[in-house]
Amino acid sequence: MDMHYSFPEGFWWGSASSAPQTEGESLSHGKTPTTWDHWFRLQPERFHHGVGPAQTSTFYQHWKEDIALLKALNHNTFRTSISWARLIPDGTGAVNQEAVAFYNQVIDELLRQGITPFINLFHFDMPLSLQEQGGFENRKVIDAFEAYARTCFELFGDRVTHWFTFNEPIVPVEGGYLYDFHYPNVVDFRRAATVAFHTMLAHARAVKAYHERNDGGEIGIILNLTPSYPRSQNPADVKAAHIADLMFNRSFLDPALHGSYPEELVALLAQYDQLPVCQPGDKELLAAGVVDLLGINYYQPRRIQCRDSQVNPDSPFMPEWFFSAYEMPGRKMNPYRGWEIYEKGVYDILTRLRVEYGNPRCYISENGMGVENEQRFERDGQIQDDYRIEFVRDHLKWLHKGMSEGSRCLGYHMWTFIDNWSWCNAYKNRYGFVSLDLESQKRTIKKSGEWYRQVAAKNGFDE
Ligand code: BGP
Repeated sequence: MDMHYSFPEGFWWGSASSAPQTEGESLSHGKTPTTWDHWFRLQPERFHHGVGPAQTSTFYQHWKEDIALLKALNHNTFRTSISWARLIPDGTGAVNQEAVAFYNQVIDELLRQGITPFINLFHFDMPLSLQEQGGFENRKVIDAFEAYARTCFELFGDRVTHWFTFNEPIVPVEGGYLYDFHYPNVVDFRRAATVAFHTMLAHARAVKAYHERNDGGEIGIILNLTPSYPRSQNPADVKAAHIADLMFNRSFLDPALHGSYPEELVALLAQYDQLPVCQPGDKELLAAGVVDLLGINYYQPRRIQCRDSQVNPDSPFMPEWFFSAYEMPGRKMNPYRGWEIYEKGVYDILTRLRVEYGNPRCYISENGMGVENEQRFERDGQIQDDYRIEFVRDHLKWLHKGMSEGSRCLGYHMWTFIDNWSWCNAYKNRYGFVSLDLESQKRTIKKSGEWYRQVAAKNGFDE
């Protein structure tokens, strides 16, 4: 049967990107190193084909052309981030006027093209000067972040009405302090918990500062939510999935939407002596961090089973003390990234938010599929990425169902609009609606980009 999926008037069609993954010029035009520039200097072999953060998709030069491409894709909204180390090279203090001019141009051009800019303040890119003082382990960095946020609101808040404090704040915690895929490559749960807690305090300071200004816009956070599915209904599996959910979703979702941590999570960490140090006033501050808008990045579910071995009590305390990963037979995979594709996850997230979190205003802020060696799909100069069309369409169908049941989902942003630099994977997997020739920097719209252009124009699709 033919089905028509239509979306409400004003639905946000767009895509997301970030400063560190697109701008390039990472050590020039006044920008100082972030943890990425530093880590690349120390260990270039950790980056796919030795491609580092200086070689990203040259947005610093090609912003105008890239915004024209966003327009060609019929975007009405677009998210990117400001680079803290570019705007305030020492992390605190003096503002780099060239950066101000750059971001002003980008914002003004987006607006001129009828594209609402969504601006995020932090996308994994800690200025090295602040990391050297302990990064988010040091409470002083909370003050620095607040000052940086205030500077951004002051400079750009007359035109930017959609702000986000952090993108996937759990990722630098896991990557940098538990699983060794971000600098500073530490394995220490208590330090991880401290970074997580201080990040949310910094978030709350920025939310509070923004609300006090009464600029008429809104501020949110972007979380990567991974629905946690137990292998079976056996109580041990259910409990394991429940703890994984507490650690990986509710650890940020509850403070962002309720302004407090789940008691169960606090009790669990207290039991193992892993709680960060709290100061008077923290509780009230956290409560002030409730967001106006939640961005949801959804890539993959988290499938969980109970552990079937005892924990080595001498091993470092880890989330995996309580559960193991489960590989569901028959699961659909994106083999290049090693992530399961489970479209219904988007619906499960929206439903949970509606039922358990009071149905907050939200949108899908990232969803996408990274594919290796995409050139093999090129015909007549264009990449025929039918798999990406299918991926987006199938997620949109579940999103649509969530909305039809009452979820307040306001839009869908793809990761990402142009192939960009994916951290340690560099250019291994391509995610864009637009392909990037790394040699010539030539940009070409893929078949999926043509498709998305139509969907946005029609505000829906038929099937
Ligand atoms: C998200 C990040 C993005 C982006 C994306 C794809 O976690 O917010 O920055 O990179 O994932 O993942 P990856 O680049 O690791 O393949």
